[in-house]
Amino acid sequence: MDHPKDPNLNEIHDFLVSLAFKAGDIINNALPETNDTGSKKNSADLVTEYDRAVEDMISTSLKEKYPNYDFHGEETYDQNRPLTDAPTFVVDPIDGTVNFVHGFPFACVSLGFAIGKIPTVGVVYNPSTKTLYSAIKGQGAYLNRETRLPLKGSNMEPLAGLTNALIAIEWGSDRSGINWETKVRTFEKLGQSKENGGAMVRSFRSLGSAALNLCAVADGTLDLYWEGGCWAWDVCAGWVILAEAGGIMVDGSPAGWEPRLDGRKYLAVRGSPNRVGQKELVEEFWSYIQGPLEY
Ligand code: LIP
Repeated sequence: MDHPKDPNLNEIHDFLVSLAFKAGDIINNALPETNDTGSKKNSADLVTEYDRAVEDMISTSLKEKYPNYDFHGEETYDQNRPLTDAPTFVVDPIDGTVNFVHGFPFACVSLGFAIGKIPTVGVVYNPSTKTLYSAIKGQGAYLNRETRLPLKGSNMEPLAGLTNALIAIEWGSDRSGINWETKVRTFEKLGQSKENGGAMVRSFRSLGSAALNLCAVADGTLDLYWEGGCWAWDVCAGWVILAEAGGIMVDGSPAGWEPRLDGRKYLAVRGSPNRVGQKELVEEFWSYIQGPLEY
């Protein structure tokens, strides 16, 4: 049995991949309904019987194989038991639940493993497109276990500022208050023309899943992803994949060069040859944020 102080990361990776495929079968055979879906906080914050069934299958399997490690999952989260430094599986059974109930093919299972709150193993699987992203800290990131990320490899173009950037953002499920104001004003400023004081970014995309947004930044098809409001289980797996593909994660608020896994606000930037332009792009992005994000 794995000792808590000496995890076998390759074995954990392979086991998580096998669980991701099992979860994918449940997701692909599901018949979710767009109406009548259980909502947590409001009509944009959904949970289905399938989210619970997938998490149940994953947590049961992990507890059986790795009884020494903690489990931190979206559907069984207890605010009295926050994430700790112990080796922990950090799991979102269905990330992109709104997509899932609408049949929009960008929902995934997100399986992370963190040690000392540092994302260490990550597996993200989108069963609609049969796309698997995975990484182990120090061992690179892969698409479908064979194509090394980023996709363009050494031919990847250097980052060249916000005007050339394709950026992932999400509306989230909180639709009022300070964070909502900050997000909406920032989206406006980023998109606005230069003559009107904006950054005139190339465009925005919302995949509807934090994990898949991070994987798209990791593979280099998106340049940045800015998020406020999601949780450790939304980002843990994608974070490892991003970092192993040469990307960086910083805080979603200015000056936070050392973001916390459970900090709930994040800015991800793709890799760039010799890291050219990465830090500059972070600073440029932060300079357009129009207020605080409070979590
Ligand atoms: C969702 C995220 C999405 C974020 C939402 C929500 P869920 O996760 O991945 O990107 O904006 O607030 O947290 O609820 O589908 O697992």
